[in-house]
Amino acid sequence: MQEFYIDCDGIKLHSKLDKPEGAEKCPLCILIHGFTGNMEEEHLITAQKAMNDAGVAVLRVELYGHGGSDGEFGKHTLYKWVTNALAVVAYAKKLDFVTDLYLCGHSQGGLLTMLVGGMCADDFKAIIPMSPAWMIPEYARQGCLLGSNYDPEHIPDSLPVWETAIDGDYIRVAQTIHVEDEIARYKGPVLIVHGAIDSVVPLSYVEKAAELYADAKLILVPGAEHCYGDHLDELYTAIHDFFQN
Ligand code: FER
Repeated sequence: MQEFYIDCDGIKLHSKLDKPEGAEKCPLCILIHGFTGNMEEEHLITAQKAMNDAGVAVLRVELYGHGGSDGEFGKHTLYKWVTNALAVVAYAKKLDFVTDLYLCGHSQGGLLTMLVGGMCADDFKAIIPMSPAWMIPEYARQGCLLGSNYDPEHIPDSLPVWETAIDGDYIRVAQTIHVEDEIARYKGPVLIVHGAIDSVVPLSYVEKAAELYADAKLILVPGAEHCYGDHLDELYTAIHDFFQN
């Protein structure tokens, strides 16, 4: 494992690169956590191991306001995350050992995967949105994020969510994002993995995403919640098999 920082316009992004044993040249997958998450969460480590065991190097990166990266949590927005992700893609494209590039992210990182998949469609062999929270922009327009209600036409300075708070700018940015446009732009293979009893991201959204993508496969993990809990083995198998085939 190599640990380092990737620069994004002066913001340091904490990163870890894990390569499969003995590989000289191999594919690389960029792997991104969710809202309030970090790169050491069990479901992320499970995804990383599944990829490494299938011969794929993994670049885990913590984005603005999360983990060991720069930025305050409350000041993160999806635009900042998109800008960070573009810097990470540019970094990954310059690595000599990389044959093919993939992008994978969990929840808000899955939403990011869908956005950046559309923006950089030529760069990815496939994208893997895990439990993708692509309802966030719609919810932001409706005035309800993570159970906190507000007037969507008069955005508050700050909104309490999950024992923390986000600035109004998070909402302002989210309201402008239209994920369908980026779904339409990405024509390559998509693997969506989702917990069948996820209470954070409704099943209807992942079913709709699987329908809208030109070439998507949806794997539902029976009995699994948003972070897969006791079902990490099935998460491992879904990802491992996708890369093995
Ligand atoms: C929301 C639903 C889900 C939301 C964020 C998420 C900020 C993200 C969840 C995750 O990344 O795990 O309403 O609002």
